[in-house]
Amino acid sequence: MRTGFAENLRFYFITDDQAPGTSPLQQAEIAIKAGATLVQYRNKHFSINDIPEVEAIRDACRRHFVPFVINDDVLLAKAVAADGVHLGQTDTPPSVARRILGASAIIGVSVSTPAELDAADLTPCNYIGSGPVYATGTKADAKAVIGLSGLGAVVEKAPLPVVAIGGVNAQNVADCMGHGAAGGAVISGITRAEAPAQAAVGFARACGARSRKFLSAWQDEFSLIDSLLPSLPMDESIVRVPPGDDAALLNRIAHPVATTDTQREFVHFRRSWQTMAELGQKAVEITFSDLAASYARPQALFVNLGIPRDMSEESIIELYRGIRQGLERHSACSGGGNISAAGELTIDLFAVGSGRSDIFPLRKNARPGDGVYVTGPLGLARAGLKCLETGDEAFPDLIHHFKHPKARFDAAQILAAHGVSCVMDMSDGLSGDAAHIAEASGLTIAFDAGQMPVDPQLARFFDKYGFPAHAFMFAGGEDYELLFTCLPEVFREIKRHLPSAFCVGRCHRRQRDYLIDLPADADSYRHGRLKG
Ligand code: TZP
Ligand code: MG
Repeated sequence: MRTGFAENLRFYFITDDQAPGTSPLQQAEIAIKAGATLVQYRNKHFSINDIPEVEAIRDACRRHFVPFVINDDVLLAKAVAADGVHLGQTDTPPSVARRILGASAIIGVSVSTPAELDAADLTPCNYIGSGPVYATGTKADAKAVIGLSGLGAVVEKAPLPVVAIGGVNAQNVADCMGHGAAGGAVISGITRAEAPAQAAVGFARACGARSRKFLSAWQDEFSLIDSLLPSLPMDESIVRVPPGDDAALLNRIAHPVATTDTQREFVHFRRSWQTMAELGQKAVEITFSDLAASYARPQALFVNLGIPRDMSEESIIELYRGIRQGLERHSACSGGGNISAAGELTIDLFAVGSGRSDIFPLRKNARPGDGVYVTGPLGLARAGLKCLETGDEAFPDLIHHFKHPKARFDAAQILAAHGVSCVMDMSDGLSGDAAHIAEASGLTIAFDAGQMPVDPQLARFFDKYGFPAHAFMFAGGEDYELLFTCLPEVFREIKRHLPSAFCVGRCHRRQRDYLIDLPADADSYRHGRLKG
């Protein structure tokens, strides 16, 4: 049993495709706002045309960290990458659902009586739905009403948390919980109420769920910044007058290096792909990656957020938590920031670092005869993105690379120690990034794809999807490794300290093209820019 899973059952909302006046998506939004702790998509007239709505409900749930499960249909749950499934007695057996959906899926099963409980295979399950506790018109084939005593009998024998279902509403959910249920599963009590939003708030109150606060409900945007900014690390040795005034006063930095980066929803990420904390951390790493490529140490970060009105305060706090973790990882501090409402989530970061006095690497410093090298594997993040898009959980390492890029300060230190003077960080994929160096240095880079190692997990991914060998390695993007050039004998030394580094090609005097010897399949996948 998942620890604390019972808490997800407190306000268990189930969508109703037959409700007058509200769509399942509107219902889910109402329930989430009121404080639903789990949403189940139930549609006995489901057709393939409903998939976009199912995905929209899934995304609304993910934005607010609400688990999302599908009624009955394991394959639909798999197809939309839902968090799990709820199964009736005659649906797919739980053990099969577990095999299809994987170890982390939520699996619930309906059990009406102690006899059904004895017969059920509960080992793969996380929770039990028990009812109908009260008479209901919502389920055509509902079993006999079990009443509070029947519910109590199931709870007493159940090795898993139980959610009460069937005619449960704001008036009786507390009674169900008094008989041992972890919460109430509700359909018509909300969807068929005269005022569903009010009914949802009433249900939340009755079962003790906390409502979610949305940006539109904030008293004012300044109060939120006031409460969030102090959660980021401060350091008076870097920022002498901390955020709070019109501008921050920084202490003198001998060789200040500044950079900025934007992460925009639908262009760089979708909220449903990662937690807000992961997103915050990633934004910091990406911005600091430019400092790593400039041999600078991060000092202060300015955070400018554009927040959509449907985002809850909890989500913004989570985002800040991720930013804080990113800053702590690099011993950097906050210089201040701003929050405003926006159509889509936008994270604008501006970073100040302290550079070296002796060397500032430039893209124009490559010379004919230099080898071209990278500090680590390529294409993993782009493949991880593909896994997230398709809901494929078989490649956790690839997904990890997409979600958790790391600014390579460790590698930068080794390159600087060996006097490497041509470095850039890789955000657009090898061919795009190498073209910047070739162009700036006025030379041609010849690739040697045969020498490039393919990460074993990436190789398995290519096999599974039938992708050519170099898909994502040349045109992947978001690797955030460092691309650099130096003489081969210098690289031999570097390799001793940085075993993950490898050669991707060589610099030659300028020929007609900046890039030559690209493998035929190099461009088979362009950088994964998302459609708007
Ligand atoms: N399973 C047992 S009763 C029921 C289901 C799906 C219907 C619950 O709907 P309502 O409208 O909350 O009574
Ligand atoms: Mg069912």
